[in-house]
Amino acid sequence: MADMINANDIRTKYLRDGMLPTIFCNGCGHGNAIDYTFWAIEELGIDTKDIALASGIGCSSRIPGYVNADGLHTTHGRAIAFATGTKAANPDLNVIVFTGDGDCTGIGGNHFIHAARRNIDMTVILLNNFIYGMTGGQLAPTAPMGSIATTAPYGNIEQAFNISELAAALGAAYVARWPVFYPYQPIKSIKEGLSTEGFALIELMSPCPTAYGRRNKLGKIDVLWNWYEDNTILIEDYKKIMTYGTDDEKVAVMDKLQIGVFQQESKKGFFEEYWKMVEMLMERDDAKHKEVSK
Ligand SMILES: Cc1ncc(C[n+]2csc(CCOP(=O)(O)OP(=O)(O)O)c2C)c(N)n1
Ligand code: SF4
Repeated sequence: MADMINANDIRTKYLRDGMLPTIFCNGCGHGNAIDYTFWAIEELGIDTKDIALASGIGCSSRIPGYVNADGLHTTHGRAIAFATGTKAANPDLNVIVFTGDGDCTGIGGNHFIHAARRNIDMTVILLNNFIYGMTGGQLAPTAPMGSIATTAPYGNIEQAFNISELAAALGAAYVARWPVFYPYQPIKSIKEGLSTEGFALIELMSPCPTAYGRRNKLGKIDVLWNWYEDNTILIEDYKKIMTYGTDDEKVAVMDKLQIGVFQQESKKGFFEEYWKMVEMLMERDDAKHKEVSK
């Protein structure tokens, strides 16, 4: 029987030793996301030489530095742009973006929207903690209404950005959202994302006890995790209640964040069309060249 790989082997194989310890606070969910990605890569049998990582700026964007694979730690909000260039330069690479909700949907929102719309081939692992963690707790566009942040001391009065629903509406090939306290589903979704042609978004709800939790009476990790449990609902259960439930049941789930797989479509990624066009133009130029040199 082949040797079973365990959690320690996984960490030894994929973590970049010299970069440890990580900057993550106790109870931060970002470490779970690293672990899940390692398991997904291992279970798919992808060689790390065939992986390129990209990230912007933020606690979540530090992740590529901790991984034994080539990576780009770029400028705030621009990870997807760098990832697009990487994929264009080497179509054989599995391009993975690690980004935060601030990085990806605040400053980088337009890159995100258009990459999803164009179905650009990459897997985006977006760590949504409702806050700008690294810079001490400014309000992110994903913060639920009423959230307290340094820039919203009396409570957030804005509607939250629903990232997964937006990506699905834009036609991204694969979209899933899971809280990090479910270990199995995120691994499965990262595997599905990596196996999908086109744009894959895996939104992981990742607790930030330091910058979000403390201000919102969710500083204790068990309280924070219970909040996720109480405020999320599986997409299938939500649909069932909205179709067959009583009015009271509908009201009870209306504001919950749906979790699960929002979209899984088999469709051409941007670069398949792009390379087809490049080939067509090269053949045309070749034919023209032969014509001229006759
Ligand atoms: C152009 C620019 N604007 C602002 C900043 C400051 N900045 C650095 S990280 C960050 C927020 C990161 O938040 P998020 O992406 O949600 O990641 P988290 O730290 O929560 O994981 C900000 C505003 C910057 N580095 N560059
Ligand atoms: S500030 Fe928040 S996001 Fe940053 S490492 Fe600490 S817990 Fe994680």
